[in-house]
Amino acid sequence: NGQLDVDIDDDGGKKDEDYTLTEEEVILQNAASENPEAENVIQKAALLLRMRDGMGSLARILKTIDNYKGCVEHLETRPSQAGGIQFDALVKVSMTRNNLLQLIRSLRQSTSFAGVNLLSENNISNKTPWFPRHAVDLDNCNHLMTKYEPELDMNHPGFADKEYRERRKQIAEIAFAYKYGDPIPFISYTESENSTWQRVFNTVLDLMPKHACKEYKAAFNKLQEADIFVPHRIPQLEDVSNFLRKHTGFTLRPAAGLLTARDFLASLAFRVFQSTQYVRHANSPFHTPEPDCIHELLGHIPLLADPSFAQFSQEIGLASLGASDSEIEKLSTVYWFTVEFGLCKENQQLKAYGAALLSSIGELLHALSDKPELRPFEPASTSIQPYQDQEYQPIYYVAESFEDAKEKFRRWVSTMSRPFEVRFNPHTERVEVLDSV
Ligand code: HBI
Ligand code: NLE
Ligand code: FE
Repeated sequence: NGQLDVDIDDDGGKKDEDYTLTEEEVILQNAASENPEAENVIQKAALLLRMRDGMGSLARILKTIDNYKGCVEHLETRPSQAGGIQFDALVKVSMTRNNLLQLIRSLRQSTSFAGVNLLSENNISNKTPWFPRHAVDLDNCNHLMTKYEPELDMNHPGFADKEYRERRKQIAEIAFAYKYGDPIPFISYTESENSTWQRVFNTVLDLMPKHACKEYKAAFNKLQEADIFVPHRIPQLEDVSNFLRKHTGFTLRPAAGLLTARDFLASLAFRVFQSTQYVRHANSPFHTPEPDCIHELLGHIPLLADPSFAQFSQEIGLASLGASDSEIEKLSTVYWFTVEFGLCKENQQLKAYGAALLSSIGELLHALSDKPELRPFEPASTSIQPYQDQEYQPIYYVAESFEDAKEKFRRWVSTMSRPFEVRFNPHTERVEVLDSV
């Protein structure tokens, strides 16, 4: 092909040992050594390259692919949002497995690229699950997990309480009927529901000064100033949604109950938090295994008003779009041990930021006692830690700070093998996808 006259060897290159293979590359390498014949089978792969030096680097990419006898099937670029990087390039190639590995190695040795990632191979990508592209699509993201419904779970405090079950049904109907753009329907809470709220609210007021992280306390104060958080009545989701919109652009939409992890996480990508509207049974104010509006309001809402935390929440959501089932499982485990049950450090002291701790006095005191095991938050290990959701947790993860947790999370997410990249455009509320399966 001699037209591309680029010297790919003289790059002041980096040493081979400096590179660690990603998970997919290890699989690729193992597959090649297990089945030597496969080395010579032509297959397809997609690579994402972060180009430091502008479009000139495209020539280097094409030349290198050519050197390894690969064929370019698709090439796409966009201006990069990452600092210090000019363009991202998506290249689909067909070549032998062995050559593909060598191609990746070779490109990684060039200082022109800040990152060379294998997004997919062999069109594994074709099975990408459907995912919402715009907040309006969240009308289809309301699939429920039924395990905690009072109708079905004999241990539920509402199981034998017909009136409670009726009330739950009535409030669930509102969520099912809800469509994007509707105002969130007003619920006229009963005296008993308001009094359950008041009991929990007052204990949070007592414990928060000592045990909640500073971001939680700051937002809680603002919610009190706005007259949204008051002891005697449950806040309306519509008011809370408008409050959040002003602070971080998050909004709420009503959810009928515990949603599937995929649907729940997807909404976060659009800065939408799906929130239940019913109230826990009056017999269990201080701990319930299922989400209810007291948990959403006292647990989640204050931190969703914090810009750094809101960003972290959205990034978990974005990482979940189109992810495989096993990746969804890992992301929801990370969500569980951070957003729901996270502890963090503040001047050497342990504080709670997890919503399920801040909405449950019982568990908050347990978490900060000497009973549970504490581990540092590390996405790679945290994401595979099994957990149960019935009782207090035996293990909690401690973050250094939100910024640190976000940084670690980003690094870990970049090792996931999704065959495309997503980015949220706040002006259109649309998720833009780079590539094109
Ligand atoms: N659904 N309504 C609702 N609220 C949650 O907090 C929630 C959920 N579904 C799954 C979930 N949380 C998490 O446990 C993770 O699996 C994402
Ligand atoms: N256990 C929490 C509470 O009682 O408020 C709710 C957890 C929802 C995941
Ligand atoms: Fe929650």
